[in-house]
Amino acid sequence: MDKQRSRRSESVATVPVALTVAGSDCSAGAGIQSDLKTFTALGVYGLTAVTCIVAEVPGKVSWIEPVTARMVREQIEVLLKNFRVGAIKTGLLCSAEIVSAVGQAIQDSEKNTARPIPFVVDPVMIATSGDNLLQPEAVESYKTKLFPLATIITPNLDEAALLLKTTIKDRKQMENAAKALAKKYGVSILLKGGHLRGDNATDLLFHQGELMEFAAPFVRGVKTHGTGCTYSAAITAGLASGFSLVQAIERAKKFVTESIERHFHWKRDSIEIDALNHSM
Ligand code: PXL
Repeated sequence: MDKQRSRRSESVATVPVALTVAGSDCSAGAGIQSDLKTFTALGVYGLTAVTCIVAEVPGKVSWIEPVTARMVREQIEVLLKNFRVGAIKTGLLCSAEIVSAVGQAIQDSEKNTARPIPFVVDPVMIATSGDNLLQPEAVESYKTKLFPLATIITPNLDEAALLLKTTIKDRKQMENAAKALAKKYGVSILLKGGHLRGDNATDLLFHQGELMEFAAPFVRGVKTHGTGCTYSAAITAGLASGFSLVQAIERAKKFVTESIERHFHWKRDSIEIDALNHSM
């Protein structure tokens, strides 16, 4: 084999692989579409297990249809059997049945691997538009079937408030919520504070008994559909690439902030649409 070909096959063989288990957003700003764009931008080969199909545009969900739980499990199993997956994330899982199927597939895969695969759970429940994305009875399944398997859970303020049945309105309540969730589920928690609307978008990580802060200037005037998906996908890409959790979050925070700053914008008659720009 000549030198160039052998170098090429080497780089192909060693590219890190990450899997997203998530819904399809036909407008491509969130869900598996945002995850794949993020993986690609960060040099990771992305795999997908589709959980549901969402007909929507930013700000308006019009229809959601789940894939069968059996089909979700089959996609995950066939991928984990054949690829060396460096990290997994979940996005919208739609129903209690799918949450359980994902938990079962991850648990089964752990029987065949020396160490658990880093597992990022983004507990997607409500869209920024306020539309319910997750069936309410699925919240309990998350708590019992998925959170115990996670490396890190990345709720926003609304999701954390729902999980703890409380309200989170300031920095002190954020700290308490991050600690309470970490203690309750025995995992690291990244609580995303973007919705507090200060000058900075500040997130709190509670990890191995310590609290850390990740802040970036709040980018105003951009409708940020898909920010949460992009952030958790970027963390997953980092873990798949061998970064520590803290390094992966630092890089992901920078990536998501820059994707918002360089956003796309379209205007047609009275319809204006923004989209994150994932290209570096
Ligand atoms: O941003 C949350 C989200 C996640 N996944 C899918 C979505 C949405 C928001 O609408 O459609 C598939």
